[in-house]
Amino acid sequence: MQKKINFIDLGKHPITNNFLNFSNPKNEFFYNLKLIFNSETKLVSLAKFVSPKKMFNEKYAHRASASKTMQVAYTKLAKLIKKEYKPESILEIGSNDGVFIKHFKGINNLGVEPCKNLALITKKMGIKTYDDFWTYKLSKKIIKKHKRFDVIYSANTISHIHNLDETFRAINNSLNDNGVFILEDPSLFEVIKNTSYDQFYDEHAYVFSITALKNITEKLGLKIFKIEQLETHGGSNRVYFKKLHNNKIKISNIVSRQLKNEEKLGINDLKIYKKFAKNIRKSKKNLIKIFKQIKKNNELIIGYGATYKSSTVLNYCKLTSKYIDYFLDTTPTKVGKFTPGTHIPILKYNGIPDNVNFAFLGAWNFKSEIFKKEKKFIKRGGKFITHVPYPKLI
Ligand code: DWN
Repeated sequence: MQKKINFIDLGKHPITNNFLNFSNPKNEFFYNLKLIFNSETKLVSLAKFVSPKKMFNEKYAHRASASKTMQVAYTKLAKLIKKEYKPESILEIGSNDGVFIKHFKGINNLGVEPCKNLALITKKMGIKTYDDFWTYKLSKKIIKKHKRFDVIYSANTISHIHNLDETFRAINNSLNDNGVFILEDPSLFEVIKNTSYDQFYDEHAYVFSITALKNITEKLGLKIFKIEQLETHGGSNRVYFKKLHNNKIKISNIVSRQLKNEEKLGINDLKIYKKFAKNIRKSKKNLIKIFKQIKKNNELIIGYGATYKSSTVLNYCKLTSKYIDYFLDTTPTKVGKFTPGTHIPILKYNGIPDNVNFAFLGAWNFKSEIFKKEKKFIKRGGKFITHVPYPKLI
């Protein structure tokens, strides 16, 4: 019997994309962020979803091409896909600002992107883009016009879509018989190991394990045949699927190995989620301690990268402008605004100012890229504050 078990309540949270024009907004929307474990499918999700139209609209701020790390990763992947699968057609679900799909000009390439401001960017690049939510109805409309696809790719998007049954059915329906569907999303295994609970927020309705993905997709006619474990976004899985009834599928050993690793960690069992909850509470206590200690000495603390993720940490730990003086970010659509819920000003990144000795790593997932860039800050004794894998100064 399907049983959904609540294992932690992270309190009230705002829409992470709601970067504010004022530090004292009226009627800011908050919802209750609770996490649940489904004992049948082993899926971990938010207990209650936020309306997609509230999150994904023409004001969407995140640009997938904002980090060098991701630009390089997508260029490399596009090359690999061309070499391995030689696709004549490719569809990307959640094409954002085109950082991936732009590599497939010259073949039948198509984007689906519900945020109209982002869809406009790819349309201007000459890429046919449907500015709509991915549904079965849309998939039918697309295949009628463009036929089925050799490759369907979706990074950091499927975990954002609430109705997974419909999503995977629509994908299966849009794939050629020998086609490949590639999904990339943060890994639950890594999230539990690193107590990176900030991977849960309004947009991230799910954080997937391979176990849950297998349980859900096989019923819908898709079979996992390969997995790549990536460092991107703090530890992600790139999961390759083919149609279940495709008798040419060769399944890589890594699939059963990863399923075993997840079983060993206890991903099938409520016990691990109770431990995860305990670690989250401990992380909060210790992170606040670090902030309080630094602020005792009247030091400035800035935030580095006003990520959507960091919204979970800031709101859960109540790290307002009392603790973080301002954020620095390279994304023009965030600059001049205030962080949702905690109302911390976001300033344009122009290097870390000399009077700053402490920077909270909102973009901890790009630690290597940031440390390379901030050699001067590190050399003069500047310290980064992080909560992953546990609260500490680096
Ligand atoms: O899934 C999602 C991921 C992929 O992107 C979405 N739901 C929303 C968004 O989440 P995020 O904001 O947590 O993603 P990032 O990519 O970790 O955001 C990085 C932020 O940090 C950007 O605003 C850019 C900024 N940044 C910076 O200011 N200096 C990043 C780097 C590397 C830098 O050097």
